[in-house]
Amino acid sequence: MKDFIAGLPKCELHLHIEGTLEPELKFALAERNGLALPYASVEEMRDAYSFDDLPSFLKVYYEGMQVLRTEPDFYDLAMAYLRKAAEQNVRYAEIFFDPQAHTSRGVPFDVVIRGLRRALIDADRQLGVRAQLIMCFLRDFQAEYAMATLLESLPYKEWIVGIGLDSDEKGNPPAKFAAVYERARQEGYLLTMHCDVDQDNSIEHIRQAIEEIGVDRVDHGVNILEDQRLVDLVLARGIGLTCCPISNGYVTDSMKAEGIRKLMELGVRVTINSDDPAYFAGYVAENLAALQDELQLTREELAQLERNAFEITWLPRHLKDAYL
Ligand code: ES4
Ligand code: ZN
Repeated sequence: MKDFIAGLPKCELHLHIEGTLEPELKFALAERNGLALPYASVEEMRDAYSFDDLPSFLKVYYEGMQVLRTEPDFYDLAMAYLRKAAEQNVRYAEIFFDPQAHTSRGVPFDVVIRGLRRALIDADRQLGVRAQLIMCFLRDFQAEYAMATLLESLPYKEWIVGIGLDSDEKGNPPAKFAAVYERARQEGYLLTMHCDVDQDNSIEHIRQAIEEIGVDRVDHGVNILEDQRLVDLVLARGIGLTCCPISNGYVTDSMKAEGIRKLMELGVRVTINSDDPAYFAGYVAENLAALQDELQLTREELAQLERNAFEITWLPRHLKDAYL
């Protein structure tokens, strides 16, 4: 089964590029930028990756990305991920980036996006992996800052396929960003957002995302299972869910494998992704393997998960069909 998973053509739709920063590259970038790290070795750094919920993870995640300063840093980060993706037979990826996590500490938007964009072009040519960028706003910052970031992105619109919303969900409902999402839609961006697993108001947040904001996808979203009306809505609109089993195991009590099985049985377009693989110890192949271990999925079911993913990509129909 490991070989089958390895050989399966894959699609990754929920991947934070800053969450792919492996300790080895973190050390290399710190050195290049003349920065000191509070760890003596890669092992010591990995040992400090202890989290059991979303806030404790986010603290380590934002701390870690401070070594990213220059255009080549963002290029190297994305290229390292895309090499890993190519090794795992990922043919296509939609990659989240968090511009505000960088602009808020003085790194210009232009530096971030140029580095990422250059890597995407090189990976397409050199590795045969196609990818697009999704710009995420940090939901624990003010909506006005998200709007300013949206406006700052407009000169680069051709390089960004859509927008997302991530970071700490507690007290930061989708409705807070209604105006940002409305403007993004007018500008031609496609729309997704995180509705993280087992949040205080998961059901209400998912309802707002779908009914009030009108998102095209939901990131995570497993909690729709607690409300038949949401299941019906997702099925009726063909909305895809980007689930991340190993990540779920880190920020909640389990991988939510049974929930993912149930979603598959209901015919929801559920997909399997890696979220922050450098922190959650697993790229997309490891996520598929972990889920397979738990659910004894058949080859056909694993292939269906990847077909779901290619089907809900934000590619034009003819390019989608080439993968299906
Ligand atoms: C994230 Cl797991 C998760 N949840 C919310 N925001 C995030 N940003 C990066 N990983
Ligand atoms: Zn995520």
